[in-house]
Amino acid sequence: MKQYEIFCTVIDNYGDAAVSWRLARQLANEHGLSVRLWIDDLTPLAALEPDVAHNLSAQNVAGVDIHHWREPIDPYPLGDVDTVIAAFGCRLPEPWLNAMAASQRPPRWLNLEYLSAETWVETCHLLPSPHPRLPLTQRFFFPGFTTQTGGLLREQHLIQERDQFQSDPAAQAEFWRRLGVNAPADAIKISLFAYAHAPLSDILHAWAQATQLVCCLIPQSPLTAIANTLPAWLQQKLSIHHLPFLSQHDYDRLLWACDANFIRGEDSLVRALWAARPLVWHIYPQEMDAHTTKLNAFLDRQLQYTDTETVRIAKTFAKAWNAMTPTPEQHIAALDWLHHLPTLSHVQQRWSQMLATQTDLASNLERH
Ligand code: TRH
Repeated sequence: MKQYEIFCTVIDNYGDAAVSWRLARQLANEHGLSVRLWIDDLTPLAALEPDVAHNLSAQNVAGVDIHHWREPIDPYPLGDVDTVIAAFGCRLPEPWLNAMAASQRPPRWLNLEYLSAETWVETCHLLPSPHPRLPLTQRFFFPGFTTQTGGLLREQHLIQERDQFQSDPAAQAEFWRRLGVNAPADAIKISLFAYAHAPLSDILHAWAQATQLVCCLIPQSPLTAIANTLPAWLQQKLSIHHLPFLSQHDYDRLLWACDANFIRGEDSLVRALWAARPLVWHIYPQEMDAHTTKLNAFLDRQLQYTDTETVRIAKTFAKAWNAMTPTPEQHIAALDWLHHLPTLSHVQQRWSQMLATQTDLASNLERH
């Protein structure tokens, strides 16, 4: 059995742990690999996967050997290691690098990069980068939206499970019951997950003026505290439901059950894509405004086969949600977007369908 080692340092939030864990699980369960995940903070992983204990130095969950990565790391015999993956450019432990360099057959070394829809990703995918000192070469592995990139994480049976869930009202009713949500039947259900600078209050005030009833589902996040400060009349008018931080398994079902999803970062963006419902992305802010270019590249891809008016509405609202436009415009954008949901739903369905025909990231990674 081939041995894979995945190294992950948690910078902040959930994204680093979420992507590394998803990839590890998929490689172990769908590709028959022996996978060790080295992660320096188990707390976010335990929140995403309740079977993970946050205080164990080693444990096996869902077929993955999870190790709490604390330096100095025990040296492992590298003889059987086929591939070493450094998630998001994390620095591998020095003894590992030395052992890899000394090995008769050094393992393949991949640097799993952040997701971006920008076109340069295609030219950089799989580019080699020699180590400055050791006789080792790492390759950049870029996730992405086209077949010239490493693709997107997607479990083998995900689409089938989603279709089953979305066409099964009883399963959805049971899910809502389990979460303690009793949403009015005619309400538009919107899940909201974003960073603290999202203009939540402004957008909710706008939706309160809509003719349709909006029901907001807010899993534990910085939005929770903001929503708690909203006036009581608004909370009732909109039917706001606070949820705990869900397991990844349940979070997928939340996205599948809602009519639209607001997501952030990387991994929840991909999960919302697979939900095939309209999505609004709150991008992780970067220095020098690099995230604006990244957001625009994503919007261009998301809306590439769409009519001009829908493009205008979707882009304007995405920028409003990312706090890139003044408040009065945000109000109009929020209402326009809400009224345009049926069209946006078709747009997202078509794109998700198209993306699901491409090879998934774990399979691409195994193949190269
Ligand atoms: O948590 P994030 O903001 O992570 C970010 C991004 O990955 C960003 O690119 C990176 O640079 C930064 O971390 C360090 O957003 P992301 O990537 O969507 O990860 C959230 C994960 O949490 C995702 O797997 C979905 C999951 N989730 C749940 O399982 N339950 C929940 O209730 C919620 C709200 C999310």
